[in-house]
Amino acid sequence: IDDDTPPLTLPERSLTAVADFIKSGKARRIVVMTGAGISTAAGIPDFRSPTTGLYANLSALNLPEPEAVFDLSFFRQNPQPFYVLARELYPGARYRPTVSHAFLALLARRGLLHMLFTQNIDCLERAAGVPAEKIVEAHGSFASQRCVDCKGEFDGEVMRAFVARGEVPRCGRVRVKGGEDGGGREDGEGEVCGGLVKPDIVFFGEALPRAFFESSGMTKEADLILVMGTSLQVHPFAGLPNMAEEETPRVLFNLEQVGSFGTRADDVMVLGDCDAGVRKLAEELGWKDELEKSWREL
Ligand code: CNA
Repeated sequence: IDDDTPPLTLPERSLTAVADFIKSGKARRIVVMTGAGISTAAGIPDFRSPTTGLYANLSALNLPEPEAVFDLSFFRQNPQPFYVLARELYPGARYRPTVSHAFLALLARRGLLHMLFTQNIDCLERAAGVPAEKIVEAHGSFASQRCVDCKGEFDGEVMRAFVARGEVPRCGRVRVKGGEDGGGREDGEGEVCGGLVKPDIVFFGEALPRAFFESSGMTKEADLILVMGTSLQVHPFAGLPNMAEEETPRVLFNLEQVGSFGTRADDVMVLGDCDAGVRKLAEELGWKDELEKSWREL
């Protein structure tokens, strides 16, 4: 975009203008889209950062290509690499939410968060206190799991123990001989399913959860869009920021320019560490102390 083109909604393309827009009460419905970059400060590597990303470090697992770790047919042949990763990312006491997560919870507490679309599977948004009904986990989560063959659900505590031991869980359901019941029964005679168990996180080629498609229209209702820590390379998620109305300001907090950012009159790019960008915004909003306090207390 030509820098001389005036913005449609903001007086100028700056973080100060974004803060004033929020303070004026005009941004009552903020829609946020996040990715792995908001969790790197927590110690969870992202995928695509050149030297520190997971893909760069997966070579030890002997994968044909890094994406194979989230490929269903590869998983069926060799689930071990996925479980190495699962152990690393599994939600629990290991990782603490970042300042960016705390900021999202603050937006929710102030009644400004219309919806948070996250690609992350680390559940740190919930850990930070963002209410579950304000989160769309677009790529699923580790909250539930099922057998890839019979689709039977698998117990969460048993799953946690398997992941902690670095073992691959298998379905213990008993299929009734000759029965139609693919879901299996655990009381009758028959054979144990034995299928691989996989968390309900979205692998390549799998459909996104229904909630994603049911809620993606909320992007059009937004007064303000915040995109944080994502390379916007994975579709259909990557298309979300483009669904916003043309006059809706879009703010990018990311190390690098991504997607179509910079092509619209009201795009504001805050390039650099997203925690630093968010702290700056909080300062402009007069929320700095509340942000730091709520983050420290997490
Ligand atoms: P990605 O493709 O790895 O991109 C991350 C983006 O964040 C890149 O553009 C980085 O430049 C940027 N970035 C990294 N660190 C920071 C930082 N501190 N401040 C600002 N920007 C930063 O990750 P995406 O989320 O875009 O890719 C989608 C995949 C990654 C999803 O399917 C996720 O499930 C998956 N993933 C999730 C996690 C997690 O749950 N924490 C971790 C790794 C991968």
